[in-house]
Amino acid sequence: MNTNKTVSVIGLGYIGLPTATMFAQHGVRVIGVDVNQFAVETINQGKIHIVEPDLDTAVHQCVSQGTLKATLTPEKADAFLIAVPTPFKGDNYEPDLSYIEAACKAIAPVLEKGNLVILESTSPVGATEKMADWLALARPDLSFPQHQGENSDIRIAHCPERVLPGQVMRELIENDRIVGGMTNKCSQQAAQLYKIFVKGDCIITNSRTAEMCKLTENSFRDVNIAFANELSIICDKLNINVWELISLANRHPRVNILQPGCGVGGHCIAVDPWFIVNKTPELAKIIHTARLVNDSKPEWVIGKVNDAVIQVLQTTGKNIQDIKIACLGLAFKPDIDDLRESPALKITEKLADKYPNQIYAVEPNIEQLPEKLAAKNIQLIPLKQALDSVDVIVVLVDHCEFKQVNSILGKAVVDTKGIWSE
Ligand code: SAJ
Repeated sequence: MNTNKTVSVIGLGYIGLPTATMFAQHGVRVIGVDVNQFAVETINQGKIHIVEPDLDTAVHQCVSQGTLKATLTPEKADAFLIAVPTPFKGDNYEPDLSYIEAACKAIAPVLEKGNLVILESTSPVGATEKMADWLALARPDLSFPQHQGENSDIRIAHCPERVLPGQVMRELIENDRIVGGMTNKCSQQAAQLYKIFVKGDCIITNSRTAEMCKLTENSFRDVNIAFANELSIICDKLNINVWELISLANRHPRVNILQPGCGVGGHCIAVDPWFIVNKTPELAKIIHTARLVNDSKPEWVIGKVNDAVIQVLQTTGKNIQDIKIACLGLAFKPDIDDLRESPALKITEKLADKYPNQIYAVEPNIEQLPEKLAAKNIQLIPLKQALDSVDVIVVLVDHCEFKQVNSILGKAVVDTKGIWSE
């Protein structure tokens, strides 16, 4: 029998809100907590403040039925899930755990014997142990050693989220979960909680392995993409079509190379490997190099745009300031509207610094340019206008609209996604 009648989710963002909604859809009473008043008010109106397919109807249904509510202040619950950001501290790559610490302080006054506290945020190794200490320190009713071991009065586990933005509602149900308890009892209780809606396996380990597992998954992808990006630069030099090359190599039953692009963006793959590098700098050599390779790809792309501009100058006799450049795609990956940590956005901004008033952006998934791009006189234009009127086309993201284009004759093209390659 499941004892989790009430679940509280701390942090109602891209992971917390869908997870809260999942529990609410499966008969659990859910209290969502967030420091953002706008988010709380929006959710309580049955609406959402983020973009994720199928989430809006699910939230609307749960709020209307009274199974999900949002609040600024934590309340008592049987289980608490912490899904807050873990960004970097300042400009170095040290993880900032202050949001986790703040969440611990916020829930400590309402914690009761038998409660379960799960950290879902992607975290460096050791963060769950730190969380246990922060919870203990913040609980006035508890002397320090009582929070540890099988006799602890609350259970603590790390269960990292691993869903793909854009497919969260499906992956939350289908994906296997790694459940890393501080003790075996903690793991068992946490696995039982997820089994309320997870159809995948809930696999039990310890908290440090669970932390490292999440970082390993994203580092694996980062290293693989870095390999593809390095290949793309080598192939460009050797006059080989890298997309054909990768598709041929992937015909081997034990080869699976990912795709090159204009760089790696988002808040996960470009961030999480640094948590390993920061912890063991002298040991994490491949992981570190992959980060540097992927982070340097935008500069290489800008170099290719400069080459294309020179080519247009030579073939048309135009003045450099008359050359128009269209950047296709600003999002951090295809068919989403999320521009955060996007290499495409950074490339577009840098090109606008070098070619003022000459940069046009095409991004079918947004209606308005972010303030800082508009301030650089970049114009958001429809795809057709770009194809008709500019001299250089730079494909930065493989949005489905761009893949449907069948004629780019007469344009200089820098295609970082190989969508128009033969
Ligand atoms: N990218 C490439 N080439 C590829 C695939 C991706 O250049 O072949 C680029 C994308 O364009 C994007 C970046 O990598 O800029 C990251 O995109 P992604 O689709 O690989 O991953 P995210 O960041 O949206 O989500 C990842 C997922 N992790 C893995 O697939 C191992 C997701 O399951 C995690 O839950 C998520 O990180 C997270 O929250 O950590």
